[in-house]
Amino acid sequence: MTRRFPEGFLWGAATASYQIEGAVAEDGRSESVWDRFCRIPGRVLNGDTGDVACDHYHRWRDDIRIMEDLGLSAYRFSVAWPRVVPQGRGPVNQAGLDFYDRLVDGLLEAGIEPFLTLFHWDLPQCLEDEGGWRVRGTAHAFADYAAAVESRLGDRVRHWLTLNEPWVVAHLGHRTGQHAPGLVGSGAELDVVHHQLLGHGLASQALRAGHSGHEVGIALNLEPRIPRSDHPLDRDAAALEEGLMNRWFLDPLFSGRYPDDLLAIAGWPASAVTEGDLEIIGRPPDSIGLNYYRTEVVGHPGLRDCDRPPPLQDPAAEVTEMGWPVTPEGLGAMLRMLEGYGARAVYVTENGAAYPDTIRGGDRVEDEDRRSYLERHLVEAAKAIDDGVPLRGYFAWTLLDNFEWGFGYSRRFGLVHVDHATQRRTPKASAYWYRDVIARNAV
Ligand code: IFM
Repeated sequence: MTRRFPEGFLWGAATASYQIEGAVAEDGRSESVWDRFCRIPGRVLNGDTGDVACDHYHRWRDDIRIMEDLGLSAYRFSVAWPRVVPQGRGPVNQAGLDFYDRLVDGLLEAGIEPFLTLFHWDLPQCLEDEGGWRVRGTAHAFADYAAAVESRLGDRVRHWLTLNEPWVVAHLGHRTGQHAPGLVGSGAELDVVHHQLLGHGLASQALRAGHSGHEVGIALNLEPRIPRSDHPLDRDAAALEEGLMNRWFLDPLFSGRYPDDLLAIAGWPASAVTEGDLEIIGRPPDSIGLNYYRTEVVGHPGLRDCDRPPPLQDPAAEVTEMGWPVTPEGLGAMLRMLEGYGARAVYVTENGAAYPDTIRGGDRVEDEDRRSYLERHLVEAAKAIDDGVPLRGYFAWTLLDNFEWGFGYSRRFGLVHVDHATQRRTPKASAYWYRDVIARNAV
């Protein structure tokens, strides 16, 4: 069955600065937390770094040409804070902004709408040295940085996303240590979330004070959590995890309060919140970016399998190379949840999968599993639109095979294959399929 998307629906691909740009020491860029993290032995697979990545800093014109060939109508990228404000706060480095200025002009000339994310994890290391997102000062520095970017690009960029996936920075960066800054069990996760959300609120104010007509949003990774069985302990465990992942962000953003039931369980002191913070955070965003990859099954850790009723779902039924379950219906569930919060405009700002692609020689890269993954998720997106979700666009993650954080270059999410030794770009079969979807505005 063919499902058509509404007229004007935006079709895009997303990327992030540290994952593709390279050129980490050019034109005044300072060290980011990821530059530092990559140099700690054992933290990133194979000792990979973002030093060169996809060399997009130098090859951006070619990359725009690829986007044009695919027929993209939108492109989501992030700005590297250490390029623009190398000392984290204070003087603005116009040479760093020049790069994004040229990129934005190039996109607009190609008829591609820029979606700009201000923070996709590459915090200036000098701010981390002062406490990073564990301290309030970083939220204020972020707002100043946002204002600097807006004052240079706000005449041409209309779509702004403040933060990308603040849950990841808090949880993987400050609890499990799998991401920069690599802190294990710091106990600071909820402070880190709060300061990022405060940064979002302050930066939103700064953006709205600039040129008129901006759509200001935030990109969240939201995921359903399914209980492993019908046992009440499994149900409670899943509800708690889902709450901490989804409601902990959406409640303050849409209604200016953290969820009372979760506050009690999390044991987070209300004193971490200064008067007025929640009003700043709780002015509802103009748009919400949903980064969706998977639904997880959660069981209560104290419950033995033999004490549980039969599983509700087989968690290992189909997984990507990341080991993530393929669960398209979860995308529909999260889109409907956002509608329930009263979101005015929603974008799927990331959705995609890593698979070991087959190179058939010449210019053929076969990735039927990725094509099928994308197709099944797009069907769910279309159904959600039919149900009234104000979904305005979809961004595949990602344009180019790139630096996949702790996995280095070993995981390929791209629509376009990148030979990391030569930087040769080759669109995969899924890219040609996506081009057809875009051309037909239907899946
Ligand atoms: O590569 C990341 C991206 O930076 C943020 N969202 C998830 C992607 C896949 O892991």
